[in-house]
This record gives sequence, structure tokens and C-alpha cells, in this order.
Amino acid sequence: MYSRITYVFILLLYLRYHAVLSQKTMPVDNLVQRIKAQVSVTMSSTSNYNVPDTSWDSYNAVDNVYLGDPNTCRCCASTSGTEPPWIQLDLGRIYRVSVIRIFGRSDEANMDQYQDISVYVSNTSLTGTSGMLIYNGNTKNNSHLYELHASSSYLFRYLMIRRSVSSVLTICEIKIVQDTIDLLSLLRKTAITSQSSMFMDNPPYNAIDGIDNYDVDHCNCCSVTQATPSPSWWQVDLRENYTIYVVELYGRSDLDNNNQLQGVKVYACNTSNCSSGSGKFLFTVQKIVNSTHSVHFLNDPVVAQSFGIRLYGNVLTICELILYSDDNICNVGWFGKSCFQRCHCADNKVCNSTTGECQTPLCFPGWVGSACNESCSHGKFGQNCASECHCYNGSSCNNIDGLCSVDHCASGWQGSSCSQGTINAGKVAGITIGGAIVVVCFVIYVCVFKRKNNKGIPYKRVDKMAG
Ligand SMILES: [Ca+2]
Ligand SMILES: [Ca+2]
Repeated sequence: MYSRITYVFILLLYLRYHAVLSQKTMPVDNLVQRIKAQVSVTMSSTSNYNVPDTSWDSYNAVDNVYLGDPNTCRCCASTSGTEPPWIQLDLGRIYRVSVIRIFGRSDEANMDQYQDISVYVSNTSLTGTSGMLIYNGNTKNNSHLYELHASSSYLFRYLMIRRSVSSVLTICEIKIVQDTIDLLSLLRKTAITSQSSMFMDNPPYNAIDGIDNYDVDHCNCCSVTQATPSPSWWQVDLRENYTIYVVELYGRSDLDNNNQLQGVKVYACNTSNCSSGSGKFLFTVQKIVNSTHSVHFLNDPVVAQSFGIRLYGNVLTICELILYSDDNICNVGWFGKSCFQRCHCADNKVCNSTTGECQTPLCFPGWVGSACNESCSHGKFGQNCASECHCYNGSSCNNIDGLCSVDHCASGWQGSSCSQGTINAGKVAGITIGGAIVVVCFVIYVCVFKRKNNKGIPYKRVDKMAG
């Protein structure tokens, strides 16, 4: 009986822990069209074939038309063929991207104009040799489409498609699927939540605790207000501005009471307070999908510091608010502006995008600090920098494995990290000589003692013979 209770308890603990650590992402299609005003396209040259009846302008690669005969549709970008060609897309700032789709010509007779390409991405403007290579080869199965999927995310501002030999490059469209991440999962420790009143023990923080459970009566994971004063409100202050693309709002899972979320109005503010209905109105929750939640893709991404949710004449129950953003959201191991700073968190999860603080306070060996970005001090290495290296002449050692930067250890130390003590050669010689003297003295003493005893034996023998 007890073991079954223990098992259930451990299972519940696991589910709760797992829910807290899960990281939600939301793909948003198509970034290029949504930010078109900021996008620019350049090419190594522009074809003049059949111009002006058609157009091969670089802008055709982002005109949102990608099927049809390019000789008449005026929807493809093409180079002249006199140089190793390239086309470059500048998104205006760094974005987090999950999928890149590159469309070639729809007429197979000219497939060679978009085969054998290399795709590079970068945070800085690309030239003929720079950037990170993310694809090299041909389209699959003679398709007119390249579809590149990131294993985690691509993070870049510039994208360049190149061919290595002088030839024509024709690209009919470039589409980009933006990858956004659950912003509050990174800000739980710093965001400030509040609400108009509290029903029983259901505090405002429960609406951002990351727990995938909407059973308000049992999970202790939803925020709940009283019905009065009206309107009921809940708000979160992110403490700085972020760009939000999608809002996902979860209410309670029991059907009878999902009116505690329906009809709520959601606002975004650029100050710390968003509870009064001021700021930018985003949407009203009209109906609850799957009885528990409501998802809103914002047509125009909103830049805001705080979000407020208001409901008139009823209890307001929010089991979870998820804000999807890609602002300054770095890949695992990076943080800071443009994601140029490293964090070395042992949990292998993203660190705080601003401060670098790890979600779990444990660093990889060789690193310490809340962002795990401080290398061990001179002479220290390993987990928590708790080990010491003793390299020759006070030389430094590697902060991770303790390997010395020179071949030799300081006197008295050995091992690859010079952290194992050894016995000094002079001491060894002293101990050896000292030991030898002791042995010699012992031998002499034994000999003298024996000779002395031997002199008395005849008397004893005499005594025995006499007996
Ligand atoms: Ca096009
Ligand atoms: Ca919750």
C-alpha cells in the first residue's frame, strides 16, 4: 500500500518537474512577408534576358509569387551568368528561424539554374567566403524546392545562396519560418505577477509557473481572483520590452466553468502596470478551444513590457499564459545582446537571455558564477574549480581538465594536470641512506650481543653436565 503511494508520489513529482523544464516553441510562417518593409535583397548581377517583357530583379525572390513560367510571371530573381553568382537576403535584424524554403523555377528544363547551391547564414553582412554553411547540394527528387530544417534553430540576419562557378542562379522565392520560444519560461524568476484579489490559495504566479495542468481544483497551478471587485484583473510585468508574436492563454479544464476565461480582454503596455485597461488592446477571448485554451497569432507583433488581462463580473481563472517571442532569445550556451556571450550551464538548457543565469545552478567543469561564464582562477580547474594544478614555473592550466600549458609539473607534483603529489628525490636519497645506517647499526648490535652470549654458554654447559 505504502509503496504504491510512494510510486504515485514520485510519478507526480516527475510530471511536475518535467512540466517545469519543458520548453515550448511555436513556428510562425512566413517571416519574410511579415517584415517585408525591413527586408532587402541584393544579387551579384541581374540578367537582362527578355527584358522588359519579363523581370529578373532581386526583389522577385521575396514577392510572394513562386510558381509559373519565370519568362512571363516576372516572379523570379536571376543573375547574368558571367560570375560565380550569389543572392543575399538581409532581414534587418537577427531572427530565430526553424525552416528555410527556397523555390527554383517551376519549368524543369532550366533546373540547372538553381542546382548545386551553397546556403550560408550570418549575423554580419556576407561576402563570397564568409558565413556559416547550412546547406550544400541539389534539390531532392528533382523538386523545385529546397526545404532546410534547423536541428534546433538558425539564428541570423543575413542569408546568402551561392554557386561556386560562373553560371546563372535563378531563385523564384525565399520563405522563412520564424521560430519563437516561450518567453516566460526564461523570465519566471524576474517577471512580477499581480491580480485584483485572490480566491483561496491561488496566487498570480501560478499563471506563469509552466505547469501543464489545468485542473484548478487539484493542481495548485492556476491564478484565481474573487468576482469582486469588478473588473477582475491579472497582470505580468516583464521588466523590459520584448517583441511578442503569439499569445496562448489557458483557462481551467472543467467545461462548466470555462466562462472564467471567455470574454476576457488582453492588453499590452510599455510600462510596468497594465491592469487598468490602458495600453494597447490586443484581443477578446471569444471561445475556448478544447475547453481549456485560446491561441492568438498577433498580425502585428507587439512590443511591450507588461500584459494585463481583465474580466467584468466574474472570477478570473488563468492556468497559464504563454508569450512567444524570439527577442534576444539565444541558442543553448549563449546570451546577451546578439547572443555573443557564452554561458556554460550543466543542464544544457538555455540560460537567461539578458543575464546568462542558468535555470539549474550547476556549471560544466571549469566554470563558475550564476551564468557559468567565469573561468576558474589561476591554478584551479574542474567541477566548481575545486581542483588545483601545479604546473612548472607557475604556468597556467586548462580550466576544464587541468592540462598544463607547459610539459612539466612543478617540483613535487605529477600527472597530466600536475595535481598528484610525488616524493622529492633528495628526500628519497636521505630516507635510503638513513635506512641503511639503521640496518647496519642493527646488524652490529646483533653480532656484539651474540658474541657476548656465546662466552657464557660453556658455563651453562658445565652446569648441565654437572647436573
Ligand atoms: Ca517570387
Ligand atoms: Ca500554471
